Amino acid sequence: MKKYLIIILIVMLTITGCATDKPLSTEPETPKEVENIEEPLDTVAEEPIISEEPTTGEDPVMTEEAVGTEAPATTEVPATTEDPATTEEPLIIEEELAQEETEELQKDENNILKIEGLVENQLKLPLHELKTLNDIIFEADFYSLNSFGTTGYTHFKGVKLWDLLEQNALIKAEASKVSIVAQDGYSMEFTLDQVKMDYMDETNPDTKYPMIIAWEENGEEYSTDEGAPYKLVVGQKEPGDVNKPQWVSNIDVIIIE
Ligand SMILES: Nc1nc2c(c(=O)[nH]1)N[C@H]1C(S)=C(S)[C@@H](COP(=O)(O)O)O[C@H]1N2
Ligand SMILES: [Mo]
Repeated sequence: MKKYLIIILIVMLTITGCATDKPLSTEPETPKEVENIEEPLDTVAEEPIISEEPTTGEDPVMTEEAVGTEAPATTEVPATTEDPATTEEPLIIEEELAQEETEELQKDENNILKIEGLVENQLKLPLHELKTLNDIIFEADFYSLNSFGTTGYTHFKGVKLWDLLEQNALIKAEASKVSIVAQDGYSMEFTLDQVKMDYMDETNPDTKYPMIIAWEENGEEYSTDEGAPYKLVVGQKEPGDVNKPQWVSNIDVIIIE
């Protein structure tokens, strides 16, 4: 029995001895773990560098033909990784050129004031032609009152809308309303009487203002970069009339119905 007790004691001592060693062994273990973390980090960091070098290095050298011959020669995996990298750049340049062209076309298109619907002359007037209509050009400081009581004066230059419809578009007798539609979808609808009438300024009651299509605000022409360079400007019907929301920026088309 004593022998067994001694054996048990020895076994227990060696176990506890090992157990006390364990905390010691954890100290070197933690640095190992850190090393283990660093290793995959190193490989992760290296991989993109390796893959970037060949694609960026190849791009200027590679022609479209080279891509065509290389792609089938390599295995499927490099082919799929190389193809987008090498074919994308020429495509991007083409897309950018196409983008610039469409932007230029858009700017030219923006320049054209369109009048459609119940008129004898459907008009597509470029800005430079509109500017030649001296008889109907009007400019003044327009007073504005906004929904929250904000007021201000803005100098606008443009053409009188009613005169443009009557003299240039030759509005038809059966026409009854005019819609001013902006490129962002904002629109205002007026009866013919509302287009014809004179408006006022509550702070300057003696002056009369026609409804105008302006291309110039505070001495500066609108840029075609920011859309169609036309704004419908209208004064007040009576004192307190909230007129600013009726101003339609970036007019796309004027529709007569
Ligand atoms: N195309 C377009 N015109 C618009 C609007 C709009 O959202 N889109 N908002 C209107 C409103 S509610 C107001 S108050 C005035 C604001 O003019 P501002 O942008 O010159 O301040 O524009 C008006 N014209
Ligand atoms: Mo507004």
